[in-house]
Amino acid sequence: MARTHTDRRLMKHQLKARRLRCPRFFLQTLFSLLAAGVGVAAKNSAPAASDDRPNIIVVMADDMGFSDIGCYGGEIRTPTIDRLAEDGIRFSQFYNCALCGPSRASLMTGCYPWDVGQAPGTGIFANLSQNCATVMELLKAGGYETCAVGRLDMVTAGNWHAPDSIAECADRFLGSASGGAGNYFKEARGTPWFRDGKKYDRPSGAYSTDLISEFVADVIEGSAESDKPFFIYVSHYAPHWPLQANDEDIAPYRELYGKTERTTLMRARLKRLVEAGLIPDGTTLHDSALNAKPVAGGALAVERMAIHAAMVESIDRSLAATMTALRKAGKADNTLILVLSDNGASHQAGRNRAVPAGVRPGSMETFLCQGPAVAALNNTPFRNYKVSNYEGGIASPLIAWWPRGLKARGRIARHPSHIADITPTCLELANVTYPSQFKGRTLIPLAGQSLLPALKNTDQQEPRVLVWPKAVRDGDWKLVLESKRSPELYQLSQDRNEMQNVAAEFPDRVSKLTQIHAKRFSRR
Ligand SMILES: [Ca+2]
Repeated sequence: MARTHTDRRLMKHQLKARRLRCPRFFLQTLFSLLAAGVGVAAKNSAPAASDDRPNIIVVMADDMGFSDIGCYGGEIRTPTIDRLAEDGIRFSQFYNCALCGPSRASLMTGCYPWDVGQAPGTGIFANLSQNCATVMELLKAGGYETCAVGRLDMVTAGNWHAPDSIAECADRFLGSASGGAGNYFKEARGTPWFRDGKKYDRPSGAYSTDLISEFVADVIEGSAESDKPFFIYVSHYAPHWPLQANDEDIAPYRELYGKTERTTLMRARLKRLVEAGLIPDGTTLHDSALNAKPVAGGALAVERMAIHAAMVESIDRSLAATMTALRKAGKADNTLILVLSDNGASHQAGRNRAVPAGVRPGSMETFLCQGPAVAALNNTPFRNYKVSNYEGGIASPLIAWWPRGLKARGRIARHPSHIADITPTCLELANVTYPSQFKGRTLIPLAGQSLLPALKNTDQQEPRVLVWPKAVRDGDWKLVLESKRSPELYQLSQDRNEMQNVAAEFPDRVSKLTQIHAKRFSRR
């Protein structure tokens, strides 16, 4: 991607001319490319001249709730994501790892976070351990052009805080390498941005999400004349606190939320989720969510909801710019887009600050958090929030869109799936074999499974076991270990919202799940 269009045109021309002169040249080139693959081998003759492997764009929101976007029941305007869902697939039981660091570790490596350096109690901004490789490293070695934008956490198993190290796995990148959202309108202390290896001075007042959008569009435009497929990781800051957005984006929501009770909004979200078939009929809301308390400074309750909504809408606007760029570049047909969130909505309010007199809430001078009341709306219908291993912490939307590749579009995929599945999905689509050794590192096996059967509508898969630090799911059954007193057991097809603890009725099942958890979860 660092090469100019003219360079690429010249190289293509030279390659074509030499191929015409010597047909064997191309095979020799192919062999040398494969030999240079640093432990990554394409299964077939993948890097051929007509490389029709799909482009992949992973769009991840930070702290977005399960039902924030329109196609998952939300009243927030997300027309672009909704159109992708109509023409793509929605997953009703997709899970993340409940927290920024662990989810990013799992997304990038295809492994469980505690196996690659993200155990509970370790810093969520730590480097990955040296027993894994990231999807960006593997796809780059497999012939993809790679790009990462926004939060650059864990894009490499090297030091992801160092721009030089990121440059080894990302042909193009823009964003911060220190974790966290910082300030949406200016560089915050300790969160410098980098662009393609160099320090990047953010234009004063420019909104983070818009900077991300412009960069992604630029990268896609630059890919128009490349034969190589691309992988773009769009790692949004929004809607993670601090709650900050442009006032014109907040205004319509201020009006809506000013005249509608939060609990009315929650009931409307649940109704739409059930009608869409994303949540079982009969699901009811928790009293704990209906009665969740606003952050101290309750007068700002409406403003908090409105700013959060504006931030979610900014992600949709960003995706609209991406779609325009894809169509202009003629790349839309063979591009897989995945949209997800790294954890459930955040109740955290420890960093919340009072709004100074005369200052607009949501401006760069304010630092507000969502808090439990707003998070309960965002996570409708689930109980609990970010960090928790109840569904409110770990359930996320996942939308997949890929005109050329998806079968039976517009449907809902119901098989339980996990953020660790994204790396194996990308590798299978890229025809790249997960290696046992990579750049001198010995890799642990993948925990995730490719989602390709679900994308191709052939998901007759075995019951799935999924593990979290305080939960384990085996098929339809989930054991939750959040309580120190005793494990809780839920049958999710009947009780997705974890209302009826049936542990006392099924002691053998509790015992079996406890054993699976003890075997698979470790604080290494
Ligand atoms: Ca997060």
